[in-house]
Amino acid sequence: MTSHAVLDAQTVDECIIDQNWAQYTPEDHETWRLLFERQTGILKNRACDEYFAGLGALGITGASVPDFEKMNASLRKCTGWEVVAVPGLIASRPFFTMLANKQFPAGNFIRKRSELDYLEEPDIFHDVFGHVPLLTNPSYANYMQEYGRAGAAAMENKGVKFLARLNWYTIEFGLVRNGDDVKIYGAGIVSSFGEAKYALDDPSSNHLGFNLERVLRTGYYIDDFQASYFVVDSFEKLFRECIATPFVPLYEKFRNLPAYTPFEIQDRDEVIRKGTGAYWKDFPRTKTKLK
Ligand code: HBI
Ligand code: FE
Repeated sequence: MTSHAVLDAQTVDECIIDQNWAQYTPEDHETWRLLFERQTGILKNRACDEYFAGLGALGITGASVPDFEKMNASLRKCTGWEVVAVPGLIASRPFFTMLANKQFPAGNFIRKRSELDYLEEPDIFHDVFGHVPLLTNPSYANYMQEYGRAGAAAMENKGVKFLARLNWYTIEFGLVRNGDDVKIYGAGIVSSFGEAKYALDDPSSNHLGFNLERVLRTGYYIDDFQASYFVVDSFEKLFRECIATPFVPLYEKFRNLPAYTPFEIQDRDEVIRKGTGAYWKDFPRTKTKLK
């Protein structure tokens, strides 16, 4: 599998490329359509209202791979954010800088038809279908920008590991309340056929009330569904808590403490749903180490 990552590039300008929308073949557009139709079908009644509002506001459809130039005209009007094309994963420094500058780095390649269900690296479907619609929501967009700003300080204080956990349990695999319901917002679930069903329908996983310090201490495995998901009350509350928290002292506090695994419920957890654990009873399923 050829990797698209450009982890050596250290400045934003070295990472940004032209999307080159003309490059996409009819096969690429058909892959996008397949993924879009399948995902929107499974996300009905499962993804949060704010997600669908964003999809509509940006005019993202299954007709073709979105053209960033056209999409950005709408996105800028909503929250001042723009999507910029990158070849794939980029180094943490330019990644955080871009988020702090309201620029979302999206891979411009699309997965092969043989990788429809899972691929190592975030492609344009994961990034644009998964992450971008919520950038139309002012509170979520503010949270993403605050996350980017926290990144620069994290790099100076060996805190990237902790921010990666916050990223994992919110931006990638977060759940949010919509009235009395718990709905999906994390891009990793939104863009995954299997996990969009598993996260809510399968009784195995724990649904725990979001708590910033708990999440900073909770490790994760990158190669399987989550054993625990964290539920935020609202994006506004998530943003307020994030902006009010001095992260650096927490890095010092937690650095020498053992990470929680995603399998156990801790005493002070707000348990919204206690999972049965059936999915991972023959643990360890994972082939990677706890992050
Ligand atoms: N690069 N393109 C891209 N997308 C990401 O989500 C991303 C990245 N580089 C680094 C990174 N995420 C993580 O290090 C942070 O989320 C912690
Ligand atoms: Fe992602």
